[in-house]
Amino acid sequence: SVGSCLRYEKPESIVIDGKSYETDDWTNLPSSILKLVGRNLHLNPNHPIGILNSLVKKRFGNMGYTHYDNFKPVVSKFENFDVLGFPEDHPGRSKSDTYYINKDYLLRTHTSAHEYYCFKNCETPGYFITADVYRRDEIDKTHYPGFHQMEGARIWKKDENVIETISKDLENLPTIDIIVEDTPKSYDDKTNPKQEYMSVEEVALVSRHLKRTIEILVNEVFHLGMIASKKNRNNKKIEPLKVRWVEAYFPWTAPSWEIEVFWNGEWLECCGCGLVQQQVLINSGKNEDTIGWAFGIGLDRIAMLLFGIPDIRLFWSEDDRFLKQFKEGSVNYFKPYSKYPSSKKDISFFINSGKEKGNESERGFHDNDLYEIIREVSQEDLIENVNCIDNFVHPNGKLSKCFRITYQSMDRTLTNDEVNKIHEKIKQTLAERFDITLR
Ligand code: FA5
Ligand code: MG
Repeated sequence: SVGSCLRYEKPESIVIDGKSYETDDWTNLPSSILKLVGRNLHLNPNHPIGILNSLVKKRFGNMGYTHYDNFKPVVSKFENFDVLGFPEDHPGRSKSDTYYINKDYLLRTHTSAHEYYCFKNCETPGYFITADVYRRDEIDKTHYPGFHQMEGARIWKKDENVIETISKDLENLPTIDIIVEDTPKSYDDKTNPKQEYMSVEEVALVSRHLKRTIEILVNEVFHLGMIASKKNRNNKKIEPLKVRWVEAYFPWTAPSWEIEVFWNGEWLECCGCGLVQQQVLINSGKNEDTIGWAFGIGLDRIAMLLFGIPDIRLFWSEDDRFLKQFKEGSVNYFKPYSKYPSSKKDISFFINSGKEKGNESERGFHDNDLYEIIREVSQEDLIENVNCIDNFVHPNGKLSKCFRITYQSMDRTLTNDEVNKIHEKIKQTLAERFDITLR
């Protein structure tokens, strides 16, 4: 399995939010990630993520949704994957993608991990959730292992009045000035089928309600972003936002879509959604005659655009020059303070095991394993970027890899000595934990 030659020295137990979890073979949660847990950036009213959260909360405040933003980040494997119908072999379940505390518990990888709880317990027909989520991922300006999502959901009882009820709810949604390009039909038998238990008319209405709700959300947020960006460029003209819908797939919704927003000349994917699978609703204690939608939107990349923030790591900065720039209720452009110099260093090695294997992951080393070591060794976010610049199978059958690491601090100039020490420690840790030979 992936990381089979990993010799990760883990503690006997890990304490999160006052609860102690025994570690086991599945544990892969490093201290560098654990220290992000509990920062609650989305609850800080003067932080870009918190400002974005408040804006949406305010927009939907009088529309009858319950807004949860206090859910703890540790969830069960059942809540994050099983109940949502993730297939056993879905890559999201693997140790190379997800931070496991042990075989049963993990850091949620998405806010959908709370659908089970919310469908079971929420007393209003709809809810919103905002929370920090965690994924083992690459390192660059738009990927960070901790980020934020907002989830929304809405259900109806499928009784004899259902068509009338949803139609009325649809009429009551506020109208907005937005350009929607080529909205696909509400479902497609072949590529994006509806569920058996829904009528054609029901799918059309519920998906219309879902799409309109998301359009209202992104319009609100991006409109403020437009004002901020025009102010930034001394240009007053504001045009309506342009969006489009594309078909998507999620195990727990059908049909499913993603919305893309046209921003600075590019289509930006920002939110997945769909009509909730009947089985998920039933699993969560709902009557089988329940119909509804759910969506999940990533907040960090949107906040980067709206606030003109060039690097996703900045959200986690504790530097006053960052934090002092943002105030409750206001979307304003980030004024960069001097960037500190960067230095690049390479790390090259052979992977010794799995010579006969073609598949990289079967060799017992995954790129994410290196990223993890880097984050662990370099505790203060001193790395801007890691690039795999070379990857080839040597005639001796061993896989050879070379990574280029760009060292740069958000907060100060790094000394040569300090960078060398970190780089050596990364090499040493890599060599200790994996069956590799440094070159
Ligand atoms: C989801 O996480 C689903 N839970 C969304 C959903 C909810 C679908 C309910 C249907 C019903 P996805 O993995 O695509 O989907 O992530 C959603 C958004 O999170 C993305 O569009 C993106 O904006 C953001 N995102 C994903 N990975 C990262 C990352 N590493 N850093 C920052 N943002 C990310
Ligand atoms: Mg996606």
